[in-house]
Amino acid sequence: MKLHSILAPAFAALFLAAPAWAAGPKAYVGNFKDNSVSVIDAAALRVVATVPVAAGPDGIAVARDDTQVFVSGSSASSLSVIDTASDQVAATVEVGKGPQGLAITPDGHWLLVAVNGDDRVAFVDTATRAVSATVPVPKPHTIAIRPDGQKAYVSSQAPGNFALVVIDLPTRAVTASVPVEKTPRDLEFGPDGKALYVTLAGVSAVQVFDPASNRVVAQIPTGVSPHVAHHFAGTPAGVVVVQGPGELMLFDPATRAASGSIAVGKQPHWVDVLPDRKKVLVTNEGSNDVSVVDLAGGPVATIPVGNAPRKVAVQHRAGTGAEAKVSIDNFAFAPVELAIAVGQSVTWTNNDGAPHGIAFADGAKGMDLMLPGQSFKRTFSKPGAYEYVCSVHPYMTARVTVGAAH
Ligand SMILES: [Cu+2]
Repeated sequence: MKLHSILAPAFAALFLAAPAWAAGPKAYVGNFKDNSVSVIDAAALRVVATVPVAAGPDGIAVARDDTQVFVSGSSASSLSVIDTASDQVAATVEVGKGPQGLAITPDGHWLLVAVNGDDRVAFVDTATRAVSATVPVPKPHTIAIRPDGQKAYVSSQAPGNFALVVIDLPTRAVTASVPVEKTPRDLEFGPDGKALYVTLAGVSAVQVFDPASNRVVAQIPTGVSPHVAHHFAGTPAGVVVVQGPGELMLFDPATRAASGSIAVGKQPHWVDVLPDRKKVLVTNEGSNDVSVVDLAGGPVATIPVGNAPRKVAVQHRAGTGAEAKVSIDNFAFAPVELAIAVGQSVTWTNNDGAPHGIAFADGAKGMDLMLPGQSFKRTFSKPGAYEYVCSVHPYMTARVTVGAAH
């Protein structure tokens, strides 16, 4: 028996003892060969529901407000929309043949769908669930949206014409097609939008693109078959899911050097971060489970799911008590999205080495200059979505969503 299977029950017992308000966010895992989604309580570390969805679930995205989850049925022509209150499919949206990767704009308004079989990217309004536009892209596979919401990069897998296709989002026009040598697998932006991490089939290194020049500026060597590389906002290390050795490799986003590796399950596929920014979930397509990995190197827990789990997406909401906390670290707010109830307060603390600030879109008083170690607190008495930015670095965007009291 593997060590992590022994540790899993101990973990579960620890978290089950926590008060009800600490119940964690839910994670949604698409089981490719079961045509289902496993819903995981990320605090209790167990599956709480299994939801039948359109055939071949391959892309998953959680709405910015956490109320719905979009799942692309790559062997079908539709998206299944899961209502997170009931964890049942609330709608099926026809989008065209073989939808694969999904991405949601930072403002939460648009879901971009890589409609692979129809050679286009569809724009779905997340509120009405209607397809309102499409942009031609040959064999689109995965999509990354720059944190400023201005550009989408799409991996395009047309044989002989492998490329990263750039869509200008305000005009919905293709503005560039950047050739790559091998089949592009995935692409993800770092939190400041200045690095795009790209994986290519058959290349044992992550390609670091500079989106300003659309050139490769560095390569990060990995084990065989890196599938996805990510640097999640508010986390010190970047992560690479490496399929061959079954590991999560860590790297330093500044030096672009490997800084460690943590063993996960067989043929790991995808990764998403929990709102605490300390742990990530990795799906293991070959061992039908999900690894819960502590980025600081703590024990790995394992959660059995369905057959061939591929994509995973975690709700943005952290478990919150009367007071929620946001840390400013690595030029990012963490968590970048926080959901609280009416009457709760949020305390921001600058844990970074640089000065930052808080400027609210609703005009409420923020803090122009927050030096390292300083804090700021605001109590939210009305429901709504409260956007804010760093007053020093306006590209640092984040949001507090205040829901009705419960
Ligand atoms: Cu700042």
